[in-house]
Amino acid sequence: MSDEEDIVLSELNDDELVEQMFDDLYDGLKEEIEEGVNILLERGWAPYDILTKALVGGMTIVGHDFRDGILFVPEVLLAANAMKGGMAILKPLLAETGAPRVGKMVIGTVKGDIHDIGKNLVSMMMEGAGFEVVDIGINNPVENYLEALETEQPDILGMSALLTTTMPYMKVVIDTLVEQGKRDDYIVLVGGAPLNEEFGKAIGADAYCRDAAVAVETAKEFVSRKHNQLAG
Ligand code: B1M
Repeated sequence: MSDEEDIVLSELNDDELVEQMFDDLYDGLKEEIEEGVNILLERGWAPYDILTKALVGGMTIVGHDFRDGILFVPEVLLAANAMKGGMAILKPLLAETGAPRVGKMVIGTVKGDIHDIGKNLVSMMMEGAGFEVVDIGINNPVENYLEALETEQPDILGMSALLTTTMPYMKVVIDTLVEQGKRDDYIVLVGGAPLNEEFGKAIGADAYCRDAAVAVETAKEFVSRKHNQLAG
Protein backbone atom coordinates (compact mmCIF):
# COMPACT_ATOMS: atom_id res chain seq x y z
CA MET A 1 0.00 0.00 0.00
CA SER A 2 1.40 3.45 -0.86
CA ASP A 3 1.58 6.38 1.56
CA GLU A 4 -1.16 8.09 -0.44
CA GLU A 5 -3.65 5.33 0.38
CA ASP A 6 -2.91 5.64 4.09
CA ILE A 7 -4.23 9.17 4.26
CA VAL A 8 -7.70 9.48 5.77
CA LEU A 9 -8.91 12.94 4.82
CA SER A 10 -11.36 13.25 7.69
CA GLU A 11 -8.56 12.72 10.21
CA LEU A 12 -6.57 15.73 9.01
CA ASN A 13 -6.97 19.13 10.62
CA ASP A 14 -8.20 21.99 8.42
CA ASP A 15 -4.77 23.22 7.33
CA GLU A 16 -3.51 19.72 6.58
CA LEU A 17 -6.69 18.93 4.68
CA VAL A 18 -6.38 22.03 2.50
CA GLU A 19 -2.71 21.13 1.81
CA GLN A 20 -3.79 17.60 0.91
CA MET A 21 -6.50 18.99 -1.37
CA PHE A 22 -3.84 21.05 -3.18
CA ASP A 23 -1.98 17.77 -3.80
CA ASP A 24 -5.13 15.92 -4.82
CA LEU A 25 -6.13 18.68 -7.24
CA TYR A 26 -2.61 18.61 -8.64
CA ASP A 27 -2.98 14.86 -9.15
CA GLY A 28 -6.45 15.25 -10.69
CA LEU A 29 -8.15 13.14 -8.02
CA LYS A 30 -11.78 14.16 -8.43
CA GLU A 31 -13.30 11.87 -5.79
CA GLU A 32 -10.80 13.00 -3.16
CA ILE A 33 -11.51 16.63 -3.98
CA GLU A 34 -15.23 16.01 -3.63
CA GLU A 35 -14.65 14.28 -0.31
CA GLY A 36 -12.45 17.16 0.89
CA VAL A 37 -15.10 19.70 -0.04
CA ASN A 38 -17.75 17.74 1.83
CA ILE A 39 -15.57 17.44 4.92
CA LEU A 40 -14.90 21.19 4.98
CA LEU A 41 -18.62 21.85 4.59
CA GLU A 42 -19.36 19.54 7.52
CA ARG A 43 -16.81 21.46 9.54
CA GLY A 44 -18.75 24.64 8.93
CA TRP A 45 -16.58 26.25 6.26
CA ALA A 46 -18.40 28.79 4.10
CA PRO A 47 -18.77 27.57 0.50
CA TYR A 48 -17.01 30.70 -0.77
CA ASP A 49 -13.98 30.03 1.46
CA ILE A 50 -13.73 26.44 0.22
CA LEU A 51 -13.89 27.70 -3.35
CA THR A 52 -11.25 30.37 -2.98
CA LYS A 53 -8.91 28.85 -0.39
CA ALA A 54 -8.93 25.15 -1.29
CA LEU A 55 -9.93 24.96 -4.98
CA VAL A 56 -8.66 28.20 -6.53
CA GLY A 57 -5.61 27.99 -4.28
CA GLY A 58 -4.84 24.52 -5.62
CA MET A 59 -5.41 25.56 -9.21
CA THR A 60 -2.92 28.40 -8.79
CA ILE A 61 -0.19 25.86 -8.02
CA VAL A 62 -1.22 23.82 -11.06
CA GLY A 63 -1.00 27.02 -13.14
CA HIS A 64 2.57 27.72 -12.03
CA ASP A 65 3.78 24.23 -12.88
CA PHE A 66 1.91 24.31 -16.20
CA ARG A 67 3.70 27.56 -17.03
CA ASP A 68 7.04 26.11 -16.04
CA GLY A 69 6.62 22.99 -18.16
CA ILE A 70 6.35 20.62 -15.20
CA LEU A 71 2.71 19.77 -15.93
CA PHE A 72 1.20 19.27 -19.40
CA VAL A 73 -2.27 19.59 -20.92
CA PRO A 74 -3.55 16.08 -20.02
CA GLU A 75 -2.62 16.52 -16.35
CA VAL A 76 -4.07 20.02 -16.23
CA LEU A 77 -7.29 18.71 -17.76
CA LEU A 78 -7.52 16.15 -14.97
CA ALA A 79 -6.92 18.88 -12.40
CA ALA A 80 -9.64 20.99 -14.05
CA ASN A 81 -11.99 18.01 -13.93
CA ALA A 82 -11.31 17.50 -10.23
CA MET A 83 -11.90 21.19 -9.60
CA LYS A 84 -15.21 21.03 -11.44
CA GLY A 85 -16.26 18.11 -9.22
CA GLY A 86 -15.71 20.28 -6.16
CA MET A 87 -17.43 23.26 -7.77
CA ALA A 88 -20.51 21.18 -8.58
CA ILE A 89 -21.01 20.49 -4.87
CA LEU A 90 -20.64 24.16 -3.98
CA LYS A 91 -22.78 25.56 -6.78
CA PRO A 92 -26.23 25.01 -5.22
CA LEU A 93 -24.94 26.28 -1.87
CA LEU A 94 -23.64 29.48 -3.38
CA ALA A 95 -26.91 29.96 -5.20
CA GLU A 96 -28.92 29.37 -2.03
CA THR A 97 -28.92 32.93 -0.75
CA GLY A 98 -32.52 33.48 -1.80
CA ALA A 99 -31.63 36.98 -2.98
CA PRO A 100 -34.22 38.60 -5.25
CA ARG A 101 -33.34 38.77 -8.95
CA VAL A 102 -31.13 41.79 -9.36
CA GLY A 103 -30.32 41.59 -13.05
CA LYS A 104 -29.45 39.33 -15.93
CA MET A 105 -26.09 38.51 -17.51
CA VAL A 106 -25.02 36.71 -20.65
CA ILE A 107 -21.48 35.35 -20.26
CA GLY A 108 -19.12 33.41 -22.49
CA THR A 109 -15.46 32.72 -23.20
CA VAL A 110 -14.26 34.34 -26.43
CA LYS A 111 -13.39 32.73 -29.74
CA GLY A 112 -10.25 30.60 -29.76
CA ASP A 113 -10.35 30.08 -26.00
CA ILE A 114 -11.65 26.98 -24.24
CA HIS A 115 -10.85 27.88 -20.63
CA ASP A 116 -14.09 27.87 -18.68
CA ILE A 117 -13.37 27.38 -14.98
CA GLY A 118 -13.11 31.10 -14.19
CA LYS A 119 -16.22 31.86 -16.23
CA ASN A 120 -18.13 29.09 -14.46
CA LEU A 121 -17.04 30.44 -11.11
CA VAL A 122 -18.20 33.93 -12.02
CA SER A 123 -21.55 32.48 -13.16
CA MET A 124 -21.95 30.61 -9.87
CA MET A 125 -21.16 33.64 -7.76
CA MET A 126 -23.43 35.87 -9.81
CA GLU A 127 -26.29 33.39 -9.44
CA GLY A 128 -25.59 33.25 -5.73
CA ALA A 129 -25.93 37.03 -5.60
CA GLY A 130 -29.34 36.88 -7.29
CA PHE A 131 -28.46 37.43 -10.94
CA GLU A 132 -29.96 35.34 -13.69
CA VAL A 133 -27.06 34.01 -15.75
CA VAL A 134 -27.13 32.70 -19.30
CA ASP A 135 -23.85 30.92 -19.98
CA ILE A 136 -23.08 30.54 -23.68
CA GLY A 137 -19.99 28.44 -23.09
CA ILE A 138 -16.56 28.61 -24.70
CA ASN A 139 -14.99 29.56 -28.04
CA ASN A 140 -17.66 32.11 -28.94
CA PRO A 141 -17.45 34.12 -32.15
CA VAL A 142 -19.09 37.55 -32.13
CA GLU A 143 -22.23 36.13 -33.76
CA ASN A 144 -22.92 33.98 -30.69
CA TYR A 145 -22.74 36.96 -28.38
CA LEU A 146 -25.03 39.02 -30.64
CA GLU A 147 -27.57 36.24 -30.88
CA ALA A 148 -27.62 35.68 -27.11
CA LEU A 149 -27.95 39.41 -26.41
CA GLU A 150 -30.84 39.63 -28.86
CA THR A 151 -32.65 36.60 -27.41
CA GLU A 152 -31.94 37.13 -23.73
CA GLN A 153 -31.99 40.94 -23.45
CA PRO A 154 -29.64 40.96 -20.44
CA ASP A 155 -28.42 43.95 -18.45
CA ILE A 156 -24.84 42.71 -18.62
CA LEU A 157 -22.54 41.14 -21.15
CA GLY A 158 -19.66 39.26 -19.53
CA MET A 159 -16.66 38.02 -21.47
CA SER A 160 -13.82 35.81 -20.31
CA ALA A 161 -10.39 35.20 -21.89
CA LEU A 162 -7.41 33.34 -20.44
CA LEU A 163 -4.94 33.66 -23.29
CA THR A 164 -3.02 36.73 -24.37
CA THR A 165 -3.81 35.67 -27.94
CA THR A 166 -7.59 35.60 -27.40
CA MET A 167 -8.12 38.63 -25.17
CA PRO A 168 -8.03 41.10 -28.14
CA TYR A 169 -11.16 39.35 -29.46
CA MET A 170 -13.14 41.08 -26.73
CA LYS A 171 -12.55 44.30 -28.63
CA VAL A 172 -13.97 42.71 -31.78
CA VAL A 173 -17.20 42.02 -29.91
CA ILE A 174 -17.37 45.50 -28.38
CA ASP A 175 -16.53 47.20 -31.70
CA THR A 176 -19.31 45.23 -33.40
CA LEU A 177 -21.77 46.39 -30.75
CA VAL A 178 -20.64 49.97 -31.34
CA GLU A 179 -21.02 49.60 -35.12
CA GLN A 180 -24.53 48.26 -34.67
CA GLY A 181 -25.46 51.09 -32.29
CA LYS A 182 -26.04 48.59 -29.43
CA ARG A 183 -23.06 49.25 -27.19
CA ASP A 184 -24.95 51.45 -24.74
CA ASP A 185 -27.71 48.88 -24.30
CA TYR A 186 -25.45 46.71 -22.14
CA ILE A 187 -23.04 46.89 -19.26
CA VAL A 188 -19.91 45.15 -20.57
CA LEU A 189 -17.74 43.44 -17.95
CA VAL A 190 -14.58 41.55 -18.84
CA GLY A 191 -12.26 39.24 -16.91
CA GLY A 192 -9.56 36.61 -17.10
CA ALA A 193 -6.06 36.17 -15.71
CA PRO A 194 -4.07 38.04 -18.42
CA LEU A 195 -6.35 41.13 -18.43
CA ASN A 196 -6.01 44.28 -16.36
CA GLU A 197 -7.89 47.49 -15.78
CA GLU A 198 -6.00 49.36 -18.46
CA PHE A 199 -6.87 46.73 -21.05
CA GLY A 200 -10.53 46.87 -20.04
CA LYS A 201 -10.56 50.62 -20.59
CA ALA A 202 -8.62 50.42 -23.85
CA ILE A 203 -11.12 48.03 -25.47
CA GLY A 204 -14.14 50.04 -24.31
CA ALA A 205 -15.50 47.72 -21.61
CA ASP A 206 -17.33 49.27 -18.65
CA ALA A 207 -15.09 47.44 -16.19
CA TYR A 208 -12.43 44.79 -15.74
CA CYS A 209 -13.19 42.33 -12.93
CA ARG A 210 -10.18 40.82 -11.18
CA ASP A 211 -12.11 37.88 -9.74
CA ALA A 212 -15.60 36.50 -9.27
CA ALA A 213 -16.27 38.49 -6.10
CA VAL A 214 -15.28 41.72 -7.84
CA ALA A 215 -17.49 40.74 -10.78
CA VAL A 216 -20.48 40.47 -8.43
CA GLU A 217 -19.76 43.80 -6.74
CA THR A 218 -19.15 45.56 -10.05
CA ALA A 219 -22.28 44.09 -11.60
CA LYS A 220 -24.42 45.18 -8.64
CA GLU A 221 -23.01 48.69 -8.75
CA PHE A 222 -23.55 49.13 -12.50
CA VAL A 223 -27.05 47.62 -12.47
CA SER A 224 -28.19 49.88 -9.62
CA ARG A 225 -26.67 52.88 -11.43
CA LYS A 226 -28.57 51.89 -14.57
CA HIS A 227 -31.84 51.51 -12.68
CA ASN A 228 -31.32 54.89 -10.98
CA GLN A 229 -30.71 56.51 -14.36
CA LEU A 230 -33.88 54.94 -15.74
CA ALA A 231 -35.85 56.12 -12.72
CA GLY A 232 -34.37 59.64 -12.83
CO1 B1M B 1 -4.44 26.84 -20.23
N1 B1M B 1 -3.23 28.39 -20.09
N2 B1M B 1 -3.93 26.51 -22.00
N3 B1M B 1 -5.50 25.24 -19.96
N4 B1M B 1 -4.49 27.18 -18.28
C1 B1M B 1 -3.25 29.21 -18.89
C2 B1M B 1 -4.27 30.34 -19.02
C3 B1M B 1 -1.74 29.74 -18.83
C4 B1M B 1 -1.58 31.09 -18.10
C5 B1M B 1 -0.86 28.64 -18.21
C6 B1M B 1 0.57 29.06 -18.07
O1 B1M B 1 1.32 29.01 -19.01
N5 B1M B 1 0.94 29.47 -16.88
C7 B1M B 1 -1.37 29.81 -20.36
C8 B1M B 1 -1.67 31.16 -21.06
C9 B1M B 1 -0.42 31.94 -21.38
C10 B1M B 1 -0.73 33.18 -22.09
O2 B1M B 1 -1.65 33.36 -22.82
N6 B1M B 1 0.12 34.15 -21.85
C11 B1M B 1 -2.22 28.67 -20.92
C12 B1M B 1 -1.97 28.02 -22.16
C13 B1M B 1 -0.72 28.46 -22.89
C14 B1M B 1 -2.84 27.03 -22.69
C15 B1M B 1 -2.70 26.30 -24.04
C16 B1M B 1 -2.29 27.17 -25.24
C17 B1M B 1 -1.72 25.13 -23.78
C18 B1M B 1 -1.38 24.31 -25.00
O3 B1M B 1 -2.23 23.75 -25.64
N7 B1M B 1 -0.09 24.29 -25.27
C19 B1M B 1 -4.12 25.69 -24.22
C20 B1M B 1 -5.07 26.65 -24.98
C21 B1M B 1 -6.42 26.08 -25.25
C22 B1M B 1 -7.37 27.13 -25.78
O4 B1M B 1 -8.05 27.80 -24.99
N8 B1M B 1 -7.43 27.28 -27.07
C23 B1M B 1 -4.55 25.56 -22.79
C24 B1M B 1 -5.41 24.57 -22.34
C25 B1M B 1 -5.78 24.39 -21.02
C26 B1M B 1 -6.59 23.19 -20.52
C27 B1M B 1 -7.65 22.73 -21.51
C28 B1M B 1 -5.63 22.06 -20.25
C29 B1M B 1 -7.14 23.73 -19.15
C30 B1M B 1 -8.54 24.37 -19.25
C31 B1M B 1 -9.64 23.50 -18.73
C32 B1M B 1 -10.92 24.30 -18.56
O5 B1M B 1 -10.96 25.50 -18.36
N9 B1M B 1 -11.99 23.55 -18.65
C33 B1M B 1 -6.15 24.84 -18.84
C34 B1M B 1 -5.99 25.41 -17.54
C35 B1M B 1 -6.78 24.78 -16.40
C36 B1M B 1 -5.13 26.53 -17.30
C37 B1M B 1 -4.71 27.16 -15.95
C38 B1M B 1 -3.71 26.19 -15.30
C39 B1M B 1 -5.80 27.44 -14.94
C40 B1M B 1 -6.93 28.34 -15.45
C41 B1M B 1 -8.02 28.33 -14.40
O6 B1M B 1 -8.98 27.61 -14.52
N10 B1M B 1 -7.80 29.08 -13.29
C42 B1M B 1 -4.07 28.53 -16.44
C43 B1M B 1 -3.00 29.06 -15.50
C44 B1M B 1 -3.50 30.22 -14.66
O7 B1M B 1 -4.40 30.95 -15.04
N11 B1M B 1 -2.87 30.41 -13.56
C45 B1M B 1 -3.80 28.27 -17.87
C46 B1M B 1 -8.70 29.11 -12.16
C47 B1M B 1 -9.79 30.15 -12.40
C48 B1M B 1 -10.72 30.17 -11.19
O8 B1M B 1 -9.17 31.41 -12.54
O9 B1M B 1 -9.72 31.53 -15.00
O10 B1M B 1 -8.30 33.33 -13.89
P1 B1M B 1 -9.40 32.35 -13.81
O11 B1M B 1 -10.74 33.14 -13.45
C49 B1M B 1 -10.84 34.09 -12.40
C50 B1M B 1 -10.54 35.53 -12.85
O12 B1M B 1 -9.64 35.61 -13.92
C51 B1M B 1 -11.88 36.13 -13.11
O13 B1M B 1 -12.69 35.49 -12.14
C52 B1M B 1 -12.31 34.11 -12.03
C53 B1M B 1 -12.65 33.62 -10.64
O14 B1M B 1 -12.07 34.37 -9.63
N12 B1M B 1 -12.55 35.95 -14.42
C54 B1M B 1 -13.61 36.76 -14.79
C55 B1M B 1 -12.37 35.05 -15.39
N13 B1M B 1 -13.24 35.24 -16.39
C56 B1M B 1 -14.03 36.26 -16.04
C57 B1M B 1 -15.10 36.86 -16.71
C58 B1M B 1 -15.73 37.94 -16.11
C59 B1M B 1 -15.30 38.42 -14.85
C60 B1M B 1 -14.23 37.84 -14.18
O15 B1M B 1 -16.76 38.47 -16.79
C61 B1M B 1 -17.58 39.38 -16.19
